[in-house]
Parts: sequence; C-alpha cells; structure tokens
Amino acid sequence: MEAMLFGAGSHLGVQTDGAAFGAEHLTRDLPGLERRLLMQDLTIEKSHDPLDLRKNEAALNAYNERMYRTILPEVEAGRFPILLGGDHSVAIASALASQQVQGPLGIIWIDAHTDFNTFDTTETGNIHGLPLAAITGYDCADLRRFHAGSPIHVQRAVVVGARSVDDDEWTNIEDAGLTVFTTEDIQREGVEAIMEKAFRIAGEGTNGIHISYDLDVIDPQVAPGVSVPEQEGISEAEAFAVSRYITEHIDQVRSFDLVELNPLRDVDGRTEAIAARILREVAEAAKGKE
Ligand SMILES: [Mn+2]
Repeated sequence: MEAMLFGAGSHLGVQTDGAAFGAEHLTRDLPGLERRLLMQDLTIEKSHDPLDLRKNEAALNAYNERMYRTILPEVEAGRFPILLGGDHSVAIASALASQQVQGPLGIIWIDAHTDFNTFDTTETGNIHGLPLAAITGYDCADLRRFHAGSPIHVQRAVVVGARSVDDDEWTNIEDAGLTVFTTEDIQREGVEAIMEKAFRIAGEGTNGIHISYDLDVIDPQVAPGVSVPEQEGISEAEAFAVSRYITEHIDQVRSFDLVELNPLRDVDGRTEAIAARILREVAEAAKGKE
C-alpha cells in the first residue's frame, strides 16, 4: 500500500524548544514518498511559564485539529500514515485520525515516559505528558474535541520502555488499568518477549494497532537529541530490535508515529541517524503491505 509522511512540526507541548525542527529534518530525510509538512505558527509566542498548567493549550489544539483533518482523508483513501514529530502531543491527532477511519484500534506507546498525566495531575503543564490519557479517553477531553468518534480503549493500550513516571501519574495508570512494561522489563525479558505481549494486548479484538515511537526510550548516551532525556534507556541494538519487530508484524500495524527528535539537542546527528533508519525500515515495510 501507499505510505504517506506527515511532518508534525510542533513543540507546543514541551518546555524545551526544537522538536518542531525534528519533523522538518525527518520529513526531508526520506525521498520518494508523498509528504505533508505542517509547521506550527512559529510567530506565535509560546508560553514557557512554569506556573501555567495548561500551557499553549489553545494553539496546540488548533494545531492538532489541523493535523487530524489533514490525515483523515489520506487514511480514508487507503494510505498508511507515518507521523514525524514534533513533541509527543501531536500523536493525539494521528492516533485518533487512524482510530476514526480504521478503528477500533489498540495502541503501543514506546516511550521512557507514560504520558498519562491529566490537567489535574500534571506538575509542569507541558501537554506532551498527557497525550496517552487523551487518546484513551482517560480525562483530557479538551485535547480531543475535534474527534467525534470513540477514544482508543485503555484496555488495548500498552506502554513499552517506561522509566520515568510521576507519582500521581501512577495513580492514574492504576485507576485506568493501563498496561506498562518498563525498561527493566525489556532488559530482563528481551525486546521480542515484551513486544509479543504488547502486540497481543493491543491486537486483541481490534482492527489493528497504532504505534507511537518516542525516541527518548533510547538511552541518551546513544540518542541525546531529545527534549526530555532519561538515563538508562534501551540500547541502540534494542531500539532496532523494536523497529524490526514492528516491520515483521506490519500486517497488524495501521499507523505509526516517530516523535521527539530535537535537532537542537542532538550530537553529531546521532539521534537523527537512528531515527532516519527506523523511519526507512517502517516506511519500506508499510509500502510492502497488501
Ligand atoms: Mn517521552
């Protein structure tokens, strides 16, 4: 099938600037595919106020609505959407657009963070810490007003690679019944075993799976070019084992995000090189789908 790249040039959901340019870089990295790059309005002043717990919400929602309406007709036309972030809040647009056309879907959230805060529990007000709660309908209705359909069921949602979770966020996770596999789980059981479990949970009774791959799941010594690095992440080999598992099971995958590349924090283009390889492999596999 035809794959299509959507460059999500927004860093409205994160304190540190730069992720918007990650989308620009990655969208340009892979020739030969149809693409749309949507940059946030960089002339709008972005709030960095630590006390504002709904930071940049209106601009972020307007951006996501624009992206959602850009992706929908392409998925309806049978294209496989690949969203290139951007901070992780842009996944609200891609996951819910895919769910709207192809649902009910499960979701696998590969990330050092669980992104399961709500406006009541967030300590920073940076909305890239809330998208999984919004996508699964656990509160955060204000972040998905543009989506008339149902959210993705939280029982069909899985986080892979988490190692930084706020206390109140854990309470949300337990309350919602969200499945979380930690970085330690991966190191103990191996990528294959964890991904197999994740695919089983997200795939059960669904029409397929949306996968959202945040580059900060990888150890920052290997992949420093992210906005919120967390020490002791998965290795480069494990990062590629994750993408290999995805390409080998692409028949179950309906849509894919690769997010949080921050070129302003990268060192010698190392993170971008890893991202470009993951992107190339997933795009190739998507094109090979029936
Ligand atoms: Mn993250």
